[in-house]
Amino acid sequence: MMVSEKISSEQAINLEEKYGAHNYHPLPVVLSKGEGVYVWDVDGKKYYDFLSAYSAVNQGHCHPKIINALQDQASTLTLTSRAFYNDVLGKYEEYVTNYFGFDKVLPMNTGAEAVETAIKLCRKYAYEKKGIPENEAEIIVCENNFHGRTTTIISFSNDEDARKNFGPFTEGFIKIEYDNLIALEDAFKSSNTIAGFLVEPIQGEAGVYVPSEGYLAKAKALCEKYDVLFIADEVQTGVARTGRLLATCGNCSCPDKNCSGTPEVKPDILILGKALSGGVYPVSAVFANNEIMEVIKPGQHGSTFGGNPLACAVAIAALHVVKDEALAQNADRLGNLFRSELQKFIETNDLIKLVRGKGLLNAIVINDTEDSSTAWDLCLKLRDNGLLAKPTHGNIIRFAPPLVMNEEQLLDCVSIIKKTISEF
Ligand code: IF1
Repeated sequence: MMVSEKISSEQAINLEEKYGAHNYHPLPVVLSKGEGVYVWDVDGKKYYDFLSAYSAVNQGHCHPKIINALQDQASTLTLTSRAFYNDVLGKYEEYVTNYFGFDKVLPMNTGAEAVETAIKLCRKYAYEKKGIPENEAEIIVCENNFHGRTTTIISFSNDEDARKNFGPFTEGFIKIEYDNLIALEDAFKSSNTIAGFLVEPIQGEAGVYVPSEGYLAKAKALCEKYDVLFIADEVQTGVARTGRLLATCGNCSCPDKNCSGTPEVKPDILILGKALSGGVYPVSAVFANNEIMEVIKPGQHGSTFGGNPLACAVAIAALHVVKDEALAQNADRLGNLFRSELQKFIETNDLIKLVRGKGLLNAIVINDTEDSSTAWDLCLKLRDNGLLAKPTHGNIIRFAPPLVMNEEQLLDCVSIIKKTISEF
């Protein structure tokens, strides 16, 4: 069957059912086109995309500047491997390291690969620069974390669905409660082989948990006090999603579109993915300064596609869009509007317990049990009313539209959400 051949929703779903692994349970809608904040299904019905492929499509679907960069590079040189140099990688490395304020970048493809890279970098630094005995490094992680789905990463997950029957697991991780500085300092005091603290600035998959004001800054200060690397996983929160270039930018409001991105809470290791490419191509990256990055020597880490010319060209274009269209500022403004509008509505409706989030990474908590189907059923109704979203855990629905949304579109989405909940 040719890709261009039109198929019905039912045909598409049946093909995936028959020939694809059943590792997802998608909302029953079959998409065939995306543009900006909109997607269309195979029958031509138009929807607002309120998931943005889990914050990968921050720049909007098929942004012309990113697609042009993709097309130009795709017809020139797509992949050399790192066995040879090429004329794009160095330009990309210079651009993104200045953009996010670090000496060096290690380019990878998926978020999980970047998280794995950060773990290896942190451990190697601990052995070779801090003198922690080899194979004894420990990394602190948080309960209810989500950092990807590789075997090492699920080793420190507490989500049974992500772990069950995938063992044996990787050692060297200590779990503590999220947003708990006492637990963090106690962990640091409990062992002299702690190498790093890996944390999401906002726990996305857990249900968009925004930590207390100052948590990240104080956690970073504790890392400095105990000589532990602060590792920020901004795969989902990064690239303007939370109303700042990075969620670790804290309250330093971007003075202009060209802020250097030097975060208020500067991670020792920064992990980015998803929207680094605007959702056009798998691009992830690990940033660190020379003192840390130099522990990686030739032949010690890599990936066939890591830093390929096509990825680099796409990512440069995608990051230009973020600044040229002031997406962080837009996410900040529209995020405040979204939460204030929903908060007013929640006070009149007992189906929704609360709304929370930062920038355009938000969620509502349904007033029902975790194992209820209410969130799912609500998402089916939202779909019927022209808005696509999906529950995270049980009774929580994540709302994360592309950051190119304008106020009129946002208010239209708010009225769809209110209407759907009121009719539910
Ligand atoms: C799925 C979740 C979100 C991430 C953070 C690393 C990664 C992710 C903070 C790994 C990826 C994706 C994975 C995707 C759905 C989505 C997700 F629901 F799984 F948890 F966003 F919340 N760090 N998150 O959020 O990046 O390897 O996927 O490129 O697995 O279904 P990846």
